[in-house]
Amino acid sequence: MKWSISISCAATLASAMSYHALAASTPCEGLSSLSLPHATITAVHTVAAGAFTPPGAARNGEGFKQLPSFCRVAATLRPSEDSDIKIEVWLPVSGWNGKFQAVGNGGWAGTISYPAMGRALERGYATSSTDTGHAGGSAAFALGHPEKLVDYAYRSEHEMTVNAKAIVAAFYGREPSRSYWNGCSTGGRQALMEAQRFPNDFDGIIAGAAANPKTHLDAWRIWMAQAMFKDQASVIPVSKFAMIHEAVLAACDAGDGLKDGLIQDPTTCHFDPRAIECKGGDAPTCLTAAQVAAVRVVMSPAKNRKTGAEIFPGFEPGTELGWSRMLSGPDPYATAVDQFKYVVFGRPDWDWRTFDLERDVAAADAQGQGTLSSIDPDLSAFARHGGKLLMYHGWSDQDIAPRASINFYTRTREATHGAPSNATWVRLFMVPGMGHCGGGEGPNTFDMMTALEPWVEHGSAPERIVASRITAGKVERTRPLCAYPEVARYSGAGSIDDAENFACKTP
Ligand SMILES: [Ca+2]
Repeated sequence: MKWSISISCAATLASAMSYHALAASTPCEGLSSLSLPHATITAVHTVAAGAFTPPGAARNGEGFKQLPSFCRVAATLRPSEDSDIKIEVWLPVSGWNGKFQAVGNGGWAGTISYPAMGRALERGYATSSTDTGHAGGSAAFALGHPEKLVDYAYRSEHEMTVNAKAIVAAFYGREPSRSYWNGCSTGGRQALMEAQRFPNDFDGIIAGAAANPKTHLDAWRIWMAQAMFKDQASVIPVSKFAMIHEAVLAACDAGDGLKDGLIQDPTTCHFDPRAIECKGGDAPTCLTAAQVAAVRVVMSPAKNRKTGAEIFPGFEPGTELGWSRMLSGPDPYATAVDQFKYVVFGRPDWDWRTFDLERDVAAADAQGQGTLSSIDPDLSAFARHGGKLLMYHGWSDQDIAPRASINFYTRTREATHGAPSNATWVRLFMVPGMGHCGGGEGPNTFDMMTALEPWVEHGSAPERIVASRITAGKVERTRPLCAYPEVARYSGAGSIDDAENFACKTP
């Protein structure tokens, strides 16, 4: 395999040198002798255009065939004695746009985000990704490994960034002119963590559908599933989700001023599932009383029953078609169960049926709120650095309740004092009808990097971002995404599938 051959080729090169000493660029294979803090370069290789194949027998190279030639660097980082962080850095051999784009992860990570790296590379960025410090997609790595949990929580991303920038500088003979973070889900949580803890790492940060605060997110997921699965009467068959969705649309689609199959602003939709409660016996077209109660839980925030404080917001009306992701049973979402099994209680045999919202959220917060969650909304150091934070979240997110992003955005605007005016450095774009980081029934194709770069590089803040609905390669509908709290409103004339006929307005 080419990748392993390259290691032996690289090993024959001259003795180690420090990147600080480099005044000029270094050939790809020469990077193997770069000396970096906490880091060992394990492989370097020039990949020919279209020749990349990601590791793993089940995968093929589809999706990577269009990549240009690049220098592929792999390194292992050990900032703690128990750390084993894998990173890759990809450097375009020609056509580098002078910038660095780090890409984020999903779930409990444990894999390098090759597809996202490919998208960045294709557009001329030097790019990097980390496996977040362990292999495999569950949280089992955290059992008895507190340092590995810190690596997952934030240290792997920061260490990757420091080392990747050094590798970029060594290869090209100059620092990247700008550095960007681009992530969704866990990548969104990593984005907020970077802005909070390492405000000088990035000039521009994209935080999509942030899995944050992580401890509360996972508690909400189990609380919601518990309400549905702990007794058989509450279980809603997946076959009823579409029926509930149709009832929600019937109640709320036109309420936003335009009947278009989408709920522009679900905060104005007050759907009562009793409207579809069975009059007689259970039937596919209606909900039993116990199922009505379960829908109410799913569409409500998780709150502390003693204090009334919100723990995490609930699913929005319009999300129902995506409920099968987390609510198809018979157990709650494994990602959330892992949090309590491996991180909070350290008991692989932990039974979610014993979950108690108030007690176990307190335990989760004691364990990981300050580590796993980005909870400090004061990002003034990032703002003073000149950083721009572009957040987005699908209103039909079926994985992370979208108001979590609104909550963070609102708290950040309130908490950030002594910094540049909020409007000049942080914006949030809610995406009607979009699911978790994509999918759903709404326009879900957009380009956040193209919105972010003029903001960072020329101070031109994004006011509206055009999103497209593309089916079988054909653009069926375009709509503007608006800077929260603004909402897209139809002008009343022209096609409802053309963004030009919509304006962003304060509700
Ligand atoms: Ca509508």
